[in-house]
Amino acid sequence: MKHFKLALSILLIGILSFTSCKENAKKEGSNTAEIPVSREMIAELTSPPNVPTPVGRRKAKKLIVNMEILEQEGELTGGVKYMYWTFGGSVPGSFIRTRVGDEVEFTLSNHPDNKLPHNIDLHAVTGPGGGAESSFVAPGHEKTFSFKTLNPGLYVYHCATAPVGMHIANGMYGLILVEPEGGLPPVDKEYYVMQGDFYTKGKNGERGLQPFDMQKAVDEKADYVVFNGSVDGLTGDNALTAKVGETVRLYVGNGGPNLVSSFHVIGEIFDKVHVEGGELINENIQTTLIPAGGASIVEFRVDVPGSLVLVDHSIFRAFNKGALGILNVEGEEDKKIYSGEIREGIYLPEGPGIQNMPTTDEIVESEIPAKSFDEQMKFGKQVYMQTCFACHQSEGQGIPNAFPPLANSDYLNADVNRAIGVVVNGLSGEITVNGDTYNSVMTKQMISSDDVANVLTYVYNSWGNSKEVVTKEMVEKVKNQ
Ligand code: HEC
Ligand SMILES: [Cu+2]
Repeated sequence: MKHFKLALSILLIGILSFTSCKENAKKEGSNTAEIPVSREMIAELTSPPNVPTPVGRRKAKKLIVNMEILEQEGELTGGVKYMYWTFGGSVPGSFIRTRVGDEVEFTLSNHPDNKLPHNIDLHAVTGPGGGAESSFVAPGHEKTFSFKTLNPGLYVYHCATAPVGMHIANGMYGLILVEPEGGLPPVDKEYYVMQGDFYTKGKNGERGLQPFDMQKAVDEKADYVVFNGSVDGLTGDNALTAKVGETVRLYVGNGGPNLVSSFHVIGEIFDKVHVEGGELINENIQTTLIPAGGASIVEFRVDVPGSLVLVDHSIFRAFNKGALGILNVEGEEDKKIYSGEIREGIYLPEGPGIQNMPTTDEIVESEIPAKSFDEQMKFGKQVYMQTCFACHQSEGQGIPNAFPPLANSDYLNADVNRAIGVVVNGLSGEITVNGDTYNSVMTKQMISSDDVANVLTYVYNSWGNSKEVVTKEMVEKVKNQ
């Protein structure tokens, strides 16, 4: 009897809370359409990684958004050009920040120099095609339509002109944020990051203007997977920054067209994730899934200095196709949270006779040796793109605090035999390159003497290095020392 009563009361509480939840949701849903708008305001639009000013406590307004479509050439990675189609001149397109109840008057203009008609489908719109039908616009024309933001959340927008996949693959996507009444809680830093996959006629790293490859796109065989439109979209000068102790909020979208992102930040745990960009908040998350055409808001406090690495944890995309970004955190160390390396020892399970870096099978000598300097450069570049690129990056720029630069490297240029030794024997321990210290491990590279000669010749004759020519004989000499 006692048990029965208990069960009954639990059931009752359950029913009560369920109905009240439902009521709330309904109230909100119908109410947002009724929120009155006061006055007009021109929307601030920003290009990535920046976001416009938070809405804070402002009242709902008639918000004027003027978006211009530009078809323009840009760089996917060093020397690889691509004709991007953009909303507002950037990939992803301009960030739009609204609040629930805003009446957005959206004008889409298609620049007269453009070649194609376009339109926009905003996932924040309740209405046919998310605005696509009303916004279809030819070059040299503009279209205006308006919609009310009914549901708070982070939404993707994209072009929906046929062939839709091609317009998205060329960079036509971005994010629109609808903040709840009273705005999102304030944080110290906010950034805009969006993943996209690219399909080029040439393979990854092949230079020149690369046309879009429809067949690869259909087969979902991406040559590049990147954040913010290019391999360097979030590294080097484009890296994000924060100070120890700050709270960071990332608005992360995935334009696709094809691939789902396993979004992860190496060296952080998301304190909060607004799952799929909606109202549900999950806590203490390592990796969050962001579907193509979806978004997520992640928040974390940065506690220790260093470089956090944003990746798609489908990890070959990060290290081989470009889906890698950096958030540089400056400030004081906190040894309680992270000690750094405490000690390093040599681990020799099979006795002190084995002191080399791990090796795999024997090295296969290449069949056709290079016959000229130009051939050395050509073969060397191929080796570079296959073996060195993942760590030292496309332009030899390296990754701060992780992989030293080969571009303009004083370490490299000081001693050619030492550089040959690095490639054939590997390298570990502290080194200084261009004033920065690195203390990491590069394993012995399993490539033939010809390939070592070619790749180093390529490196020495690129990116401002000393133009040394390395021969097979020089490599053999170092090997036999
Ligand atoms: C898996 C990552 C990785 C790969 C692949 C790799 N390196 Fe390195 N490389 C490193 C790291 C890490 C260091 C620094 C090692 C240290 O701190 O002692 C380094 C150092 C070097 C240096 C000396 C420092 C400098 O910047 O001048 C040279 C030269 C170099 N690498 C060349 C190459 C070449 C050429 C290839 C391709 C054949 C290659 N590396 C492939 C990770 C890599
Ligand atoms: Cu388009």
